[in-house]
Amino acid sequence: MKATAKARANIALVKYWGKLNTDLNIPAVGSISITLDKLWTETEVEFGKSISADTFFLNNEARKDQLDRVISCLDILRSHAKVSYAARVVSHNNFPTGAGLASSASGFAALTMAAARSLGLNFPPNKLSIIARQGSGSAARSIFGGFVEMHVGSKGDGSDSFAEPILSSDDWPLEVVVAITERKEKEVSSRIGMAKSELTSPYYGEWVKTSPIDLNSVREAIQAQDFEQLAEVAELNCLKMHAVAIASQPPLVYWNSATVACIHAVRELRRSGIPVFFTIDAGPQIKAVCTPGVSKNVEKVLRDIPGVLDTLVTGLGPGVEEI
Ligand code: 2P0
Repeated sequence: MKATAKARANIALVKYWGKLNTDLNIPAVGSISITLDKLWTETEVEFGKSISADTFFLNNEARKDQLDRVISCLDILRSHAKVSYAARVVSHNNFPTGAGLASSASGFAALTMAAARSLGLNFPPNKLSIIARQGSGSAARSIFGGFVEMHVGSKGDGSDSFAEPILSSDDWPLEVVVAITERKEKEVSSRIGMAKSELTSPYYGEWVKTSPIDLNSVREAIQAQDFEQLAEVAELNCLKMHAVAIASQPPLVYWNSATVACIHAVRELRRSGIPVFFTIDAGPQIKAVCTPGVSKNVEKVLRDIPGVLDTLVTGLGPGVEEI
C-alpha cells in the first residue's frame, strides 16, 4: 500500500491570514493564488501492518517537530478508509523549506494525495482540498493548477471550505521571478504569526472586513486578464497583510533589507512600463509576477540587488498528481 504524489507550491495574490476555526483549520478570509510549476514537493506514503509507528522524513531528515501535523492528516484518511495501519512518509522539497515559499502548501497537498491513493481512496479534488486544508490552509489551493480561489464557506463544519480553479495557466501564462534573500527557516511560522495577529493586531478586524473587496477585484482582473488591475490590488493586499503582521505584538517583520529593495525595484520597473508586480508571503522572499516575455529582464534587475542570494523563474503549474 504505497503511492507517490507531486504537488506544487502556490503564492497568494489575495492572502489568507487568520482563522475562523482553529480546530477545523477554516480560514477567516478567502484567498486567490497561482500554482508555481518549478517549486514542488514529492511525497511517498506507505501504509502497512509491518510498520510499527508513523514516521516522517523531509529531505532525508526525520522531522519530529512536524510529525503531529502529518499524523493529523493521516488520521483523517485512515478514518475514511477504516484502517489503523501506521505509515512511513518520505518527502522531498526542491526549494527551501519553511522560508516563505509555501512549502507547507505543496507538502500537505502531496501528502493528502499520496496517503489517499495508497489507501485506495479515489476522492474528487474538492474533497482532497478539504482534507489538505486541515493540514495547512494554503495546501487546499495546491490541489489545483493555474489560478485558484479558496472559499471560507458558510456551513461552519468546513464541508464547503475548499479551493477551486478559476482560470487555467494556458489561458493566461503569467511568469514569476522568485528572489531568494534568506535560506533559513523563519523564526515565526505562519500558523503562529496569524494567531498573534488575530489576538493583538489593531488592524486585524479591518483586514477581515476588507478582504472580500480585494477578492472580487482580483477575481475580476483574472477573468478579464487585466494585468494592471491585478497588479494594483495584489500589491495592496500583500502590503495590508504585512501591515497587520507588523502591527502585531510582538511585531512580525518578515522582511529584510533586500526584500524592501526588491519592492522598490519592482515598483520602479512597473513605472517604467514593464508589466510586473510583487507579492511577499510570511517570509523575506520576493515573488515578482509578470507577463510572459519580461521575466528575464525582471530577473536580471532583481539578481543585482545586494542581499538577493538567488533567483529562479517559473511559469504556472498543474495541480497535484499521482506519479
Ligand atoms: C497565503 N500564507 O495565503 C498566506 C500568505 C502566508 C502568508 O497561507 O496554519 O502555512 O497551516 O493553515 O497554510 C501560510 O499559511 O497556515 C499562508 P496554516 P499556512 O499564502
